[in-house]
Amino acid sequence: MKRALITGVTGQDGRHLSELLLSKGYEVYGLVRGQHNPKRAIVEREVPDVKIAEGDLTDQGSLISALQRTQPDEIYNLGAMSFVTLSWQQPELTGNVTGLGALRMLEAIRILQGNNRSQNGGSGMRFYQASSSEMFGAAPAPQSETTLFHPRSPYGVAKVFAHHITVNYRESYGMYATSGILFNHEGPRRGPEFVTRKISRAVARIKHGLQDKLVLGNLESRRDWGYAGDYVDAMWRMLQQDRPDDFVIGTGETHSVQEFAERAFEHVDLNWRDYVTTDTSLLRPAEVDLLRADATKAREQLGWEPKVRFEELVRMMVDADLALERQSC
Ligand code: NAP
Ligand code: F7E
Repeated sequence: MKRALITGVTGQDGRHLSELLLSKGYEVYGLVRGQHNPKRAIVEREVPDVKIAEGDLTDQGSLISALQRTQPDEIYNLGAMSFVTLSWQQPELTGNVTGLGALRMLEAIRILQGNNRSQNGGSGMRFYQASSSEMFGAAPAPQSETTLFHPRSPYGVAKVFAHHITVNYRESYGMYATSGILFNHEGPRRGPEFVTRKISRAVARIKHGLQDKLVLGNLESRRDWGYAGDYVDAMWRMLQQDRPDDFVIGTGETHSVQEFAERAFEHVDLNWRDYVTTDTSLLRPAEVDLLRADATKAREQLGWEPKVRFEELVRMMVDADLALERQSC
């Protein structure tokens, strides 16, 4: 039986990936930080077969101990301070967790395995780094594995460091270290601070009479939004390749924040214009205007394609929030 360790198991992707790996027969360990982490109970409820391993990406020793205890074949580094807006308010913490956290996990693997160039031997631990389309930032669309990075936030900069250090450990030590450059992916498990979930939750609350307006920032920015359930399958496929590599994952479609809001309100027979207002305090110091993936390499080499498209994603999120909010009525 294969063993996997997932950092960020309490997050959106961590829970989707846990379900996927358990369904494939893996023994799954999830790294959880903190003394009384309220998200731990969510993991225990939604994916009870995940075994919890204590640890924090800012604590090198805890990562070494977690690897020693769990002896994983595959490590998925999904842990991060992942909210772009907060990264301007807490840039140092973002660099520490999102950037240096990846380095610490790579170091933990290197220390435990030694410099035995295990990349192709099959016996070493395989490492997946959760890289992000935020690394592209202001780079022209469509963005692929060969597009130059131009990050626009402390979060994007931290992810660029994590990405390059992953490639560097692959090249320096022959480690099996792969980086998945994933474009935005969403779903009912998305945190409420992100715009898609903020919209779907507000639409559901407005429909149930629990809220009367929705305040947003930049309506013009465009994202390549896919479904998280599809994207964790791409992560797993990457670690089944003979050699480590980098892959862009996205749908190839791009839509504005306004379009997302339009579709979400339409789904419950409301007009977005009657409810949405904007507030300049929600604008970012530097924006990423346009993201659209060129995921040709993933399609050709991993056989990966997104199953859920934009319209279905919007409906799925609004329906899930309608059901959730109904319980509060
Ligand atoms: P998420 O829901 O925000 O989850 C982030 C996870 O990181 C949480 O489990 C969080 O744990 C954990 N974490 C935070 N600080 C930590 C620390 N010091 N030590 C250990 N764990 C820590 O993020 P997501 O949407 O699932 O994304 C997963 C990964 O993919 C992240 O690295 C994100 O940056 C990256 N990514 C996401 C997208 C996307 O569109 N979703 C796209 C590209 C890349 P707590 O619950 O304890 O806070
Ligand atoms: O913003 C605009 C905002 O916070 C999307 C993370 O998972 O994906 C995510 O980062 C867009 C931006 O996601 C509001 O200005 C307008 O242009 O949902 P978001 P993000 O910044 O794209 C990448 C790939 C990651 O790696 C990250 O970890 O929406 N926007 N009004 C708003 N955004 C928010 N959050 N709230 C608003 O009210």
